[in-house]
Amino acid sequence: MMCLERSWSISVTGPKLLLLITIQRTVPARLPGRKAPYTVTYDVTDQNGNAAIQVTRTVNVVDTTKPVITLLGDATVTVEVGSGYSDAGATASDNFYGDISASIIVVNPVDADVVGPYTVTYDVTDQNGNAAIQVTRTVNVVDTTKPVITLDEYLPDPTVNNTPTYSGSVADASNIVIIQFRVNSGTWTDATFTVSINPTYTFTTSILTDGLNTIEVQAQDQSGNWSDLGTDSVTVDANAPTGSLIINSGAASTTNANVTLNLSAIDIAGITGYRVANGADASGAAIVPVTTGTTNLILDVPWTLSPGIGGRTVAVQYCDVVGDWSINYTYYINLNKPSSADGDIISVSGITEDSASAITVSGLTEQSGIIQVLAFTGHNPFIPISGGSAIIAGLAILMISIRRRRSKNRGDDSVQNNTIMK
Ligand SMILES: [Ca+2]
Ligand SMILES: [Ca+2]
Ligand SMILES: [Ca+2]
Ligand SMILES: [Ca+2]
Repeated sequence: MMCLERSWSISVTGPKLLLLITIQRTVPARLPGRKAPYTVTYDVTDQNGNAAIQVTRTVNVVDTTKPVITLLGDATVTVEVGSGYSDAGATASDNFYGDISASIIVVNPVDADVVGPYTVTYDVTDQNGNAAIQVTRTVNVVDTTKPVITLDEYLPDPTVNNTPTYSGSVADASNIVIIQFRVNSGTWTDATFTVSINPTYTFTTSILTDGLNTIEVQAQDQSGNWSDLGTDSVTVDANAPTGSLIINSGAASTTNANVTLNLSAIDIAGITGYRVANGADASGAAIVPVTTGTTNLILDVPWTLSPGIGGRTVAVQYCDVVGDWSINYTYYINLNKPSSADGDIISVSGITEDSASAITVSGLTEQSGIIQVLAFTGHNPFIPISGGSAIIAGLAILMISIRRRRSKNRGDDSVQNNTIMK
């Protein structure tokens, strides 16, 4: 119990007596002001019973001293947005009531999820109504962390879609204010999104060229921090391959059904295979794979023409990386009857002219597939030769021509000429 003790002395003077009366009064100071003012009274009576006129003193016990607030921690604090904020508080001391920290009124408007400066105030008043001088703390919620942007990979890759629509998201503790994309390091273009923290976004590219395209995105938060780039590469292939087919380097005919196909095709995204068939349509043939990604295919491959003789058409189609097939490219070649002796059309050991101008063809060997052998004397018609020899009575014979007729078509004839000059 704290008490405030005061002593007062008064002097009383009388004719016969001098009395010094001391009156001590204890004035409680615990609750200054509540019981104040206090009145101290002074009374005295002389020995003859004469009481003095009472004297009084008014004592006002007051408290006019303000409490003092002391800030704990720094007066200015910086915190990263999204990381939370815990105020360090303050203490308060009063001249009479001592530690009145529990009475401090703290106004803390800090939203650690929103960038900005904030002021935290601390106030306290003692029980006698003395308000402390307000103490404040400045809290700066800042964003120094760059956003993290994610670009979802476009699938399928490769694709026939040359205007792909992309989507993605951005992670950041504060508002994202810019999201942009670009194609192949071109101009940055805004994506579609709502300003917010952790937004999603979408965009559709301009028309992409066939081939490999690189898509990049970036985002900026409200504090000006740019993200690193998000990237996706996508191969666009909106066009079928183009190509050609040649047989035996462009030969019009052949006597060998085993030929060489000279394949050629281009595709900006890459050729993955081809298919070949005898006839005008290769669509039913099995695919023959080639090295994936070949953009300029030049390839010679063996092929066997349809059996028999006559005109032959071969078709080829090329396939690209997205499975697009080209049109049929065809080539027409005459397949002539191959001889049994590596291309010798016929064997004739001798052609002689006798004294009567008759021609003897001897040693004629008819070979497999030969339909007809004819001799030409310069006069129509051709004279059939059979049995390996013929005596042709002629006049002025200039030439004998032995034809091997492969088929019923005259165009399929092969000719061996033997000329005799007279
Ligand atoms: Ca006080
Ligand atoms: Ca940020
Ligand atoms: Ca990709
Ligand atoms: Ca293509």
